[in-house]
Amino acid sequence: MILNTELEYKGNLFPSKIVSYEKNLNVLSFTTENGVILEVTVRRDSILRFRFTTTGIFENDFSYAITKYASRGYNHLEVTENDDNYIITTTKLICHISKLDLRASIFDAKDNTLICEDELGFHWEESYEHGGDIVKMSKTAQPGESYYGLGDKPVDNNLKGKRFENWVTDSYAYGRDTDPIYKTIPFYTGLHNKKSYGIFFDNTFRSFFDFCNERRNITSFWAQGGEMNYYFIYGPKMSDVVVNYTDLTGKPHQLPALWTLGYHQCKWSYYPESNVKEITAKFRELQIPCDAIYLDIDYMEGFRCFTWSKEHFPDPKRMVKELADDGFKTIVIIDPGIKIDMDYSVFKEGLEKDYFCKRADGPYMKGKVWPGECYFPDFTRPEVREWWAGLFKELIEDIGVKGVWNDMNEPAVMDVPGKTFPPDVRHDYDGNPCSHKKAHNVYGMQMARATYQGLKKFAYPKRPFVITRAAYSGTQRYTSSWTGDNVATWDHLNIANLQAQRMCMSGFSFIGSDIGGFAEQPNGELYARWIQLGIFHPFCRTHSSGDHGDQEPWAFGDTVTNVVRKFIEIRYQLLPYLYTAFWRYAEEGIPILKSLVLYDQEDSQTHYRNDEFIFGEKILACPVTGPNQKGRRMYIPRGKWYNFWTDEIVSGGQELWVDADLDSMPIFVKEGAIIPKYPIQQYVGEKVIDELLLDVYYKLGKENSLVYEDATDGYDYIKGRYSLRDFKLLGKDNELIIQQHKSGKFITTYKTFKLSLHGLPFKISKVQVDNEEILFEDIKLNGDNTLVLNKEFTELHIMA
Ligand code: MIG
Repeated sequence: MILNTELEYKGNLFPSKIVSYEKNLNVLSFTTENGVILEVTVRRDSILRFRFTTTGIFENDFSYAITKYASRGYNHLEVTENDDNYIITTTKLICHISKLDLRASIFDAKDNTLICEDELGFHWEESYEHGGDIVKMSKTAQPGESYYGLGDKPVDNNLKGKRFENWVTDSYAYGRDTDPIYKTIPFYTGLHNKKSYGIFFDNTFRSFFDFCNERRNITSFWAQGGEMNYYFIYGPKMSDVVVNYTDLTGKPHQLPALWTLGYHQCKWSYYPESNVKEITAKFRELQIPCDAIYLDIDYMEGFRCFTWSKEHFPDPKRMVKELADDGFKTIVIIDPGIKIDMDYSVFKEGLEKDYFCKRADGPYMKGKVWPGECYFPDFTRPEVREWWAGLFKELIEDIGVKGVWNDMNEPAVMDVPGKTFPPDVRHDYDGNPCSHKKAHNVYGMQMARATYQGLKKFAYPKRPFVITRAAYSGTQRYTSSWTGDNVATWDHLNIANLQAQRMCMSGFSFIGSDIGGFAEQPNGELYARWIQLGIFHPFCRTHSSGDHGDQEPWAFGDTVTNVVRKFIEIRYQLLPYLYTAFWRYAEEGIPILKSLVLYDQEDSQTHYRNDEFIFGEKILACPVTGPNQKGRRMYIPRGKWYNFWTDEIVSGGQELWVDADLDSMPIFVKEGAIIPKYPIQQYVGEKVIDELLLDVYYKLGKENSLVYEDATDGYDYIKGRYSLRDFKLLGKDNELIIQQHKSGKFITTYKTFKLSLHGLPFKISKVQVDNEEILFEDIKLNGDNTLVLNKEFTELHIMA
């Protein structure tokens, strides 16, 4: 026991009064009498960065999360002072910094609403045991404030009243409220008085967030080391907060190939080759669309990464090609642990080049994973990432594998209490040497990044596809992700729904769950209901552990098979719609799924909703989340919506009962929407698209819809070879007008649109295209309100 009073002294320390202030362009520094420096950087009119040091000197400013492509610049910046405060004013914000103690209060510049206010503000505790500070921040919660975000937390959308920890953790069979799990995304949004802001705490140490849990009106966050370093992002629209957070931490570096948005089938494990072939053949036989087939750890030779089991996969190149000829892309798993084996070239090379992580005192970081005892590459070192990327040459370029699945990259280690590296392990951290305490949360991200670099290089001129389990903020730039080892229960269907929505509002839209559950076995009903949810998730894959029985679409009898087929077919029909949503995400950072609060924050009914979400811009979906249901109650957001199945129009702003037997689910389309559809294909590219179906939902008034298309793979779209159609719909009592504005140089294979008109309140007597009247035979107008016309039109009038 330490009895020395100085060392025994632990407790909160606070900044004292400001003694000097300096302005260097957009960087404002405030120094206190007790040597604390606050640096406020005005990144944009709506984004302020706060950074504190207690030592009088800042560490090297380095972040894995912030992208170099982030927008910068502001329209206005002015700093004034009064007796009590320094006052920073931009066009969007007014920020007071208290001269007494550095506490900040931030107001909306338009109407002076208080948006976010420090309670204790920045304070810290000396960490005598580990060195450095435990850095803390507390803020006052505003009346009626709600909180959202934080990545993959398996809890209800609204985080109010809860406390969370961020420490990337392998969490087999986690449950509701398990915390922490696989991802660390220290970003949340607050919402009160109809205004929303966000906080991104860019600190990779183990961190904590408390949303009015410890104290009813206080929200706080802290980390076990590093700097108090956070970004304040103002909306007031929550969707703008998310867009700006995503701009800061990055959008996907390119669009995914269209096939990656198809259906994927996975299992731990499909082997040997004959088993893989049986599975893929069955998909084609039963005509259930599928684009990707996965090989889990058993494809390797003794779990050695970058090898193939000679016994089970004697000729991988031939197999991969045969699968490709049948429309299947092969995706293989790659883990971080490299088996200690002097006869294994990857191990030998890593050892010779000194690429493996070491303990503080010199020995290698040795840990047991699937291959037995392993060493682990230090992916936080640029040379190691480059080496790792190079290892994919044979797999991708030569064998023809189309995607790589990174697992166990928390990093997970077996048979040790912490389930990961001990804290003393050393990392390069891109030239900022540190211990595992700082590097842990980014280890998986940097592995996925290195994998991505390999795929980007060797898949060229095709686009890379990576999927990762562990992630830190910014990982969305490189890879897709899944929610890890869930369980085949109804509650987990709910959790999958929440996690996908939460990831989308945390800047990471390319996300899905193991459909049906990884652990244990679903019954047919649960599997069918989960597929219904899964087709609305950006990443759509069935995966399960082999110990728990079969989990293919046909494993539960014909009734379920037919339901599953029907919904996967809907996914394939909606591919151009989903691809457009993805393009908006990659281009502008707009999340692909929108929780109702993100969609309509002004309607307070949305603040506690969990089940309903908007898929893309125009489709409202809500899974059925329990057994034996013939339908469910759900909240319809404000506006008018068409029932997807019946075209019945409902008015939102209320809860409704919606019928949904096992072969159905609640799906609605926003009035005025134009939804593009492709024909059903067994895999992307099976058919040449010779007509684009446009489902047009009549509205009295205006609505815009976009359709983005390109070559579905490759990089030509970056050079302008894309096709973007901007449709403006205007409905009147006796007329429907659709204007089309087309941009981009890509020429789609189809020449015509087939318009299917929903809810048209009049009988058509005249159709005009670009000011010329058209004969009904020419547009094949028929009784069910479909008409076919040349895709080049700019203005269409459909008249009573
Ligand atoms: O220790 O590779 O989450 O998807 O099938 C288990 C085997 C390792 C965990 C992954 C799961 C995968 C499994 N892996």
